Amino acid sequence: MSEGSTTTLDPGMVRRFRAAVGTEHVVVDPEVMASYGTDWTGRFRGVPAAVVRPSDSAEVAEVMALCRDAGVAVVPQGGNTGLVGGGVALHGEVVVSMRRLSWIADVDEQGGQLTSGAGSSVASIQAAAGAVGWVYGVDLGSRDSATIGGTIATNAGGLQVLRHGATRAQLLGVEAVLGSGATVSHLGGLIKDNTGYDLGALLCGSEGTLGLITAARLRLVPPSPERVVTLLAFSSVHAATDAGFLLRRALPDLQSLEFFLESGLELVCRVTRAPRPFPEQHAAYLLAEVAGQRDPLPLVDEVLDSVVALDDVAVAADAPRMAQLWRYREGHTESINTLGAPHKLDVTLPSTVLASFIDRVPDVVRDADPRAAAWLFGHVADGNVHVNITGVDPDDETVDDRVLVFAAELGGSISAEHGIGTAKRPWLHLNRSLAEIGAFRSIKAALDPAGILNPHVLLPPS
Ligand code: FAD
Ligand code: 2HG
Ligand code: ZN
Repeated sequence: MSEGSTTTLDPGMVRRFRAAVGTEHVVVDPEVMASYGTDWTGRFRGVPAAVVRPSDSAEVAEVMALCRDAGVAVVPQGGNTGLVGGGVALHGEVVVSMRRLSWIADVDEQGGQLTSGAGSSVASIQAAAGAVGWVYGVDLGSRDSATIGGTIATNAGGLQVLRHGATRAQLLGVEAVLGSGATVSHLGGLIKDNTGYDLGALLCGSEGTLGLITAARLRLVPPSPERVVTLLAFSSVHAATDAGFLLRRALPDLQSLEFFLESGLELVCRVTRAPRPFPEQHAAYLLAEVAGQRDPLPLVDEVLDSVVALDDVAVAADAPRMAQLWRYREGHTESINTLGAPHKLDVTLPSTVLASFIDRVPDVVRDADPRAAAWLFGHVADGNVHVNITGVDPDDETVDDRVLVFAAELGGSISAEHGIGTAKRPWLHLNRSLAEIGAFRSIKAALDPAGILNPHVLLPPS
């Protein structure tokens, strides 16, 4: 989906940006801006009016004040790994890249907390937590590029939501420059703090529409050093999801429970040249990671004995083999991208209809467009299915409509963890009432009165 509109910034504005952040951190060269104008999938492309790269929250506030006074629209950008077209300038906006705010400070080794600038990568926070004997509870395939600010803005989920919750559950406080230009900062890290509205929780999941997040106080969790990863094969989706429900109840130390199908496995093996995990083909696969203080293997073995419908199993207890099993699941996103820019429809379903949704969605897709192929995988413990569609034009939303309506009819959400972005805002009404959308608009008007922060994201046009 590319938008033709480009905006030429008033030279005075470029001068003021340069005075605020330094000449070399205001980019107007189209070639250099290209990577800031295209999303990770290649489906969403635009040309920013400029890319501005502040280094700290004072510079962010200065840039925001300039944009507010001039009525210039802003797209905040972190690692640009978002999958719903929310972080690229599709309408000639100014991209404010937050990547230079990549500091880590005030590490509380005793209490298990740290403060991070918005631009730190998730991997760098994981490493900083590990260095003092703690763990950051969010992990996702884009860990090396996705930023703390971007993961807060999208309330990113990932591979351990089952154990630690999504990003919002890790937040003890946030600092942000609101659309109004005001800076709000609440980084004290108190575990209990009922002193009014939780602005951090509100900014989390706001997708850059209310404020530019500049820093966050994050809670850390204790490590679970003893790990086992298993890949389980089933002859049907129902058998796999039933086994998943059993594993959740029987394994208190389960920290990831993921699924994929034979077609996805075959693609990943072809693209990544990984050997097939089992001699036979199977309809559905579960990948389970169990981690605790003691070796989980005896309990895992015992529980797997009670999974009657299990067709085959691979168990890994050493790091290289665990990484190999994870690759079958994590390799999906990049492998699907080799087929052309996919439409990504990240939905959640109630547990009661999860298996039938997965079984029926390929027909829904084919009925909508016979050229389309559906690739299904995701975080089964969260009811989260990543429906990826290939073979359709970037702008053709027929399949998107059918799948999102189908998910909503079954009581599901049209966005589990990636957000609404620009990709799904026509369908927000499927999950949110007019009254809720009205409340969203009031909040937006209060925090971003000029309406300049990500004006084409999340909220449908009024
Ligand atoms: P960007 O893509 O730069 O921006 C995302 C949104 O946040 C945009 O709307 C942008 O305007 C806004 N934003 C960014 N920074 C700020 C800021 N500082 N202040 C205010 N607004 C801001 N997502 C999951 O939830 N779970 C997964 O398991 C997962 N796995 C992934 C695997 C791969 C291989 C890839 C490519 C993506 C994956 N994602 C996943 C999606 C993506 O990584 C997340 O949405 C992530 O949170 C985006 O972070 P980012 O820094 O790249 O943000
Ligand atoms: C994952 O779980 C990510 O791997 C990406 O959320 C999902 O590529 C996708 O659709
Ligand atoms: Zn995911």
